[in-house]
Amino acid sequence: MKELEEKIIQADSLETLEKVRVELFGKKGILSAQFAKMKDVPGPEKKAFAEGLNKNKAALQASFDAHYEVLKAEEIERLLKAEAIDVSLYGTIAHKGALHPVMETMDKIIDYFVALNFAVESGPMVEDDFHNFEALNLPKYHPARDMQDTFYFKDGGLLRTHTSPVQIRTMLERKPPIRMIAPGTVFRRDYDLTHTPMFHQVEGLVVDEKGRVSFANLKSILTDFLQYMFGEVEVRFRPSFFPFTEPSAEVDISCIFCEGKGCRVCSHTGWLEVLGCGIVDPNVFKSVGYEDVSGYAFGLGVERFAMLMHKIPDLRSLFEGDIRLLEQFR
Ligand code: 2NL
Repeated sequence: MKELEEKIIQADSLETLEKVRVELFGKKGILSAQFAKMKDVPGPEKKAFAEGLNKNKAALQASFDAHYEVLKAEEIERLLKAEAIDVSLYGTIAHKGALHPVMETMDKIIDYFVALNFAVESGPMVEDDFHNFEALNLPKYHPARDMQDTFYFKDGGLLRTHTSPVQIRTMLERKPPIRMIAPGTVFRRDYDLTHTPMFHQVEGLVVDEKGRVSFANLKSILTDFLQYMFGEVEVRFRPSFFPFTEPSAEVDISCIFCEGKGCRVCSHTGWLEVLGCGIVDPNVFKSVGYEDVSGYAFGLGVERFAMLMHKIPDLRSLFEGDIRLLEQFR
């Protein structure tokens, strides 16, 4: 009896204690063996023998239960220590992303025109000569088609140099009236402070029956748009030239850095050029089979808008993939 109790108390882990439990209380255990001896005990002594065994068993069970509690408590204590987390340790820094300033600017531009019922259209970035140039009144050997500006594929395909092919595709698919913008990625062989080979444009196009679309409409919508983007700026239209519009204009806002007084950003002119526009050239309508219509169109570079709105000095920093750039725009 003393020996058996020792076995229990000597167990120094739950595992050993479990082995002792099987050894003592198991079906083939020591106690079972003792109870089996009952059959050899003479009748009159059976009762006392059984009572003795039961008393022993109860006592052993009590020691077992008590020792189990002690070992269990120790085990929990050990696990708590081993699994404790030191919350004062430094973690690895997880950088949070943010919407890219170019996309944020693009969204803001799109919001303006969607509110005025313009449809938002898109098309392929890999284009062909017809949709990117020919249909836009850019004849063969026009300087804008030069190898220096355009990325060509060996099979004659090219990366679109503006989003105008989207307007061409839309006009080929649908009848006027058209009221759309084409936001998207475009490509040109250019790389310096203010040019990257991949950049983004939003172009707009409105076409309706002849006489229903005027330069005055274009001036009014673009003036309102630029004041929505840049606040209380002055807007001026300067005569210019594009192959796909006639007449054409470039649009300036009063410099947002010096309020028109003249500074380095505006080259001391007081003005910043922000977009190009005009009345759609009849040759463009001819190439998509439109007759007796008039329309206006405009185009802008999203990166230039983002640079001006956020005062970003080097355009290339937008595309280096450095997460710290985004963290500045959270
Ligand atoms: C600029 C100038 C412009 C257009 C784009 C256009 C498209 C069609 C027909 C006529 Cl389908 N015009 N687009 C017109 C004028 C200017 O963009 O400086 N963009 C950055």
